[in-house]
Amino acid sequence: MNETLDIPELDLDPYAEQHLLDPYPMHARLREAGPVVRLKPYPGVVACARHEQVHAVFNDHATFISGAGVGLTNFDLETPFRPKSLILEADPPLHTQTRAVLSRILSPKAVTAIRATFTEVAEALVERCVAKGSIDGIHDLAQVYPLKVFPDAVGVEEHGRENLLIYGDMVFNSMGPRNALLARSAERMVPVTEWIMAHCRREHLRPGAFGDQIYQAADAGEITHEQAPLLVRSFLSAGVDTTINGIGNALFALAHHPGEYAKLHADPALARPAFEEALRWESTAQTFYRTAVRDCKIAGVPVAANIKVLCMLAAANRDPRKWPNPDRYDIGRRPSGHVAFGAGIHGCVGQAVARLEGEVVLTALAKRVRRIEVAGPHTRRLNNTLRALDTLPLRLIPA
Ligand code: OVV
Repeated sequence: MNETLDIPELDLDPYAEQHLLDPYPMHARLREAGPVVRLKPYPGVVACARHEQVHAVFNDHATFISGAGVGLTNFDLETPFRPKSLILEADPPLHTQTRAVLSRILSPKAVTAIRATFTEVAEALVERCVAKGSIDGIHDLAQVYPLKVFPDAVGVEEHGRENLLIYGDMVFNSMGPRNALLARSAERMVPVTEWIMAHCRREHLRPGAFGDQIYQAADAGEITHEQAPLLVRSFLSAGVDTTINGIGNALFALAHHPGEYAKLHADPALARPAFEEALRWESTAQTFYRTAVRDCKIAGVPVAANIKVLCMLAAANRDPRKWPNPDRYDIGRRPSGHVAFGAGIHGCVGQAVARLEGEVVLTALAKRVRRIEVAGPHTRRLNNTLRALDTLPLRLIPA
């Protein structure tokens, strides 16, 4: 019996440099090949690139589990590079418990409480960028902002924060194959692991901040004290490199679409939809996997137990079956239903904080900057999971 023979197979490696540099032609090929596609280099994988199937897989967490890892590696067969995340790489009932704690710490009420500070920092940073005139959109803005506000909110000291960049790069590379990108990340990680572990401990976290609130939940018996540092680790893993590139990609989108930026400048209240559309158009987390726990079907296509299901969020977010004119960056569209934050029970628990960061940075720009010009060629930082820029030369023309 070999039912997988029914599934179209493409001889394509999504992690090849060509596809990481420009994934969109590959996305189109995968979407058009069928609702479920096999990849010749990865026999244990099926890929879904259409919105309907990505959404369906994410919404059936009982069949498509996270506990065997949400990258290419099956944790039931290979040891993960770090102890498994208690939320990302967990299923109910464990996931239900840990999610409740993180969800409360990152609740709308908590986001309201940090809003004023996040806004002030964004305004001051944009002011400095405007004074410079010519900036690197990544190193002067997109990277500086989350690296200041988010560790502040978690309660991590200033010294050594650049370690979070190395760690984020490693975590997201680890979800792909063991290629040169992962090897390079792992090398850079050697002197960093200890710093990360230490900064997950209570004595290194500012009392009252998000990190400390995890320990308060342990004090209250909602989780154990052994679980607490690993949950703080989730903040440090998921909270920095993601928002950096979300903001970086939004700057890229706006710099390359002066008409859209003009609309934003004319009405800074469009900052939130402009950021949301950037998430759809250029999704920060390009892919996450699930693992089929049993023989099942996706779109009527048989998928065997233990198969890894590659969910291509970025491809789903440009699926012409879902979006009119999907390749157009249009801040006037309603991009709700995009899967840049995932969907279902594992949908990004920090998305309100991510949206706040994007909104206040774009609002500050919209008010202070009349035009954003591309001042030179950008460069990419290739990562197995993230859509990331390394440099983005920009000229800011003040209002
Ligand atoms: C969503 C996400 C990305 C990376 C790491 C984690 C979560 C984690 O929980 O460690």
